Amino acid sequence: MSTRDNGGVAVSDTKATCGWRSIGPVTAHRREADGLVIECGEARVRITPERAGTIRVRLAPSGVFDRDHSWAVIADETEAPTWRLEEDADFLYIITDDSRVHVQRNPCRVSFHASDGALISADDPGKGMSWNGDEVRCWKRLDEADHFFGLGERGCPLDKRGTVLVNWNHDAAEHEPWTDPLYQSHPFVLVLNRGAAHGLFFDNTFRASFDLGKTSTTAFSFGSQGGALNYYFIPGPTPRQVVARYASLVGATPLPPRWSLGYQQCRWSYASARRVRGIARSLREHRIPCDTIYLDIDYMDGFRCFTWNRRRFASPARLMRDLGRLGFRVVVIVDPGIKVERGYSVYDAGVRGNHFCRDGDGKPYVGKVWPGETVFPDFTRHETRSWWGGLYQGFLKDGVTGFWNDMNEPADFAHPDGTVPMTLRHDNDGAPADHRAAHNTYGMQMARATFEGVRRLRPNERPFVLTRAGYSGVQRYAAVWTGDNFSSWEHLRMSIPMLLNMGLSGITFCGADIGGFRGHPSPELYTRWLQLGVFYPLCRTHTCGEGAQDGKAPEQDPTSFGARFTRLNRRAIELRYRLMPYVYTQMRQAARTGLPLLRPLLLEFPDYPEVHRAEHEFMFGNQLFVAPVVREHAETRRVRLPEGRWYDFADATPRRGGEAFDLPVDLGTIPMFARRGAIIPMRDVVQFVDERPLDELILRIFPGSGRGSFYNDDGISYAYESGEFILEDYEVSEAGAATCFELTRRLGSDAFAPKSYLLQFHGIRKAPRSVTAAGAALPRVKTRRAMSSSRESWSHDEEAEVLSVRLGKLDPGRTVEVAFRSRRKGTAR
Ligand code: MIG
Repeated sequence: MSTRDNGGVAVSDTKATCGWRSIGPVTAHRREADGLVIECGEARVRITPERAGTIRVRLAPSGVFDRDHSWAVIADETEAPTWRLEEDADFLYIITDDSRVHVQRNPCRVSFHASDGALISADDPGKGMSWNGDEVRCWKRLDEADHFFGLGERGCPLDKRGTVLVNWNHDAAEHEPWTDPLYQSHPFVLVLNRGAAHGLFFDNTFRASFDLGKTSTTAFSFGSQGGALNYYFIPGPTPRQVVARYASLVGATPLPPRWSLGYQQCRWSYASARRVRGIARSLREHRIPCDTIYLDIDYMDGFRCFTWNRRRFASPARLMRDLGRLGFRVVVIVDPGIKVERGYSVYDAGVRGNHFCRDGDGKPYVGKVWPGETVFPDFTRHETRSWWGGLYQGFLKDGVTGFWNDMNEPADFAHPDGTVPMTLRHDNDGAPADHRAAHNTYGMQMARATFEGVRRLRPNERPFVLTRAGYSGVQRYAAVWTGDNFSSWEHLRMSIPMLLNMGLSGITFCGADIGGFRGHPSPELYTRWLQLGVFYPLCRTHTCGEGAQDGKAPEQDPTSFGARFTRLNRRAIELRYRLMPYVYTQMRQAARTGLPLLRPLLLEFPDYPEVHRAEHEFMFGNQLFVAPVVREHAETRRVRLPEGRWYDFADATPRRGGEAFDLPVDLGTIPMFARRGAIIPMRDVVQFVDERPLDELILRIFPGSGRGSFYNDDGISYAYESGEFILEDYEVSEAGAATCFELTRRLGSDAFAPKSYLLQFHGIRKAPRSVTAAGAALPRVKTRRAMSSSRESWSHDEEAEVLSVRLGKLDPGRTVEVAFRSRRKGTAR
């Protein structure tokens, strides 16, 4: 099989063979409380304008709708939109405030339109909604300008047009760039057509597939091997609206604890307390900022979950305390497979509580994972989730701060296809079903059990959970990493479109293993990967050292490639820490709006199609463009910025968007550009995020007019939900021979406001005539170093072309005005 094949795709994933029935003519219709019910012979279709900007379509071939239950969709507090029904001889029309649904009567075909009637998406005239036994499928018209994004965790390329993608969570241990499926299932697609976007979310947990113009040039389709044809249409038209609506449907990534946004160091395994202390000490000695160290499966006693190997970890609590003093948090791995062994408390309690999945014959199913014979908790059962959540108490007592859920597809070594038998029974939230229905949600429900359990046990702290498997909505409970990648340039590149599409699919908090999991990177590859990885929302090095004997395998951390590379690696990680106020602010916005931190260009520039398929460039938040170096021995990096004016982040060199240019690079270069008028909140370097409070906020300000924001809170608790935070909005404007900077809004509590500000106006060639704050002139001092933090003043660095202004308190209305001698005012244009 060539690596370009869709390894996991079965014939029935795509082909409509004999036995398929397409829905026929409308025979009756009636308005019900929640929508329009349409009869087509025996079959029923229900179309519901459920919430603003979202229309739901359900099909019941037999006429009886399934239980209305979703693992993905969250409750909506807003009122259901009002709508009216119109009809004529050929069509029924559902008309809402922001869109229209047209239902053709013969045969029944559904199309979605903008309020002005313009067509957005239509059923394929030939097939439309169809079924074949348990299988269901919906064919939609394919336009030659349609491009497809989203669909969660996938290999190359960014635009999925021309592929068939399968949803079936899979332990894809040896995956390559075209392997599909991988570990997660997100049946959400964003369709982009000449800058206009709409979304389709097929909420079905069975093995499903999207055929995005591979087997037909006139139709694309989605369908599954069981469950209901049940999907949501999201009209857009901007990609941001689609992403935001989808996130409000399935839930956004909540604000994580700040420490989890720092650098994380992992390995399979740091397999003894001595090894863990060793890596911790080494990172601090080399002054590599780091917040988190992970313990992989070898910390356990014989791979028994929730135990410690006391030979290698004599006193976990003492280890956690000592690491805590150095500013480290510890995350431990927990797998779902429980060792079958009487006397092992987790096994015994699980048997007593009826927590393990049974096979079709009614006996607990025994598979094989790390501990040998294992049973699998039924995470689709409420009681089992709450039992499992409670098991984390011991870890919390020991001082462990976060949890890593692996192998939760679930992986089972006992079967050639890598997972448990389809005959396995699941509670399925009170509607018992076999594994075909539960497979894709198993991992998500494990992450949920973990998140909810830890939250219950430690109600004042935001849990940190990392999961490998998931289904739509998993982001409500856990961050996601992309599994067992490989140490190659190709895998480095692959991680970018993969994470960008995950971001569109609601998974804001995601990352790939920096340096590659399998194999060993060259020093250059590791450094380049780290220079990219500091922009992964989840910034973690991980590698496979072959278990407990990993003494033999080379180290993979920022200090393990020699002094020269350690220096480069330190600089990359320091950039992440300097940007932490920006990162945290963007994560807060992501939690509110669903717009991810790591963004494909199409999200910000829908009207600039030249960059829609850019795979190796991205936006970091809404202000920064990054074009990481992704090729070995690169001496230049070709960059094409989106339209508009841009400034090199390092030295404010102006760049015109729309034109490609070759940027000279050396091993330390991280090509990064700021938008015109960008205001980036930053701070001094710390060795871990909360080493020192953020007393002085640095605002890096680029030429032009624009805005920025800064969010801050205690970084760990839920107090921000009751006002314990600060949110500041800033504005910079260029007018005539002056540049004005203003804090336009402050919300929340002063306790989290900076004590002072350092405004750094970049690209200022000549010293200004004056700098005033609320009309009062500030004194000029010679150099930035001479500026004291207690006195307001300014200085100009001619070589760096930076004007620094230090201010005490900023208040709304206290405008800072920088006046130049002439209109040209010496700014870089
Ligand atoms: O069968 O726990 O993807 O990150 O280090 C391998 C050992 C099991 C797979 C995970 C990887 C982890 C490893 N795990």
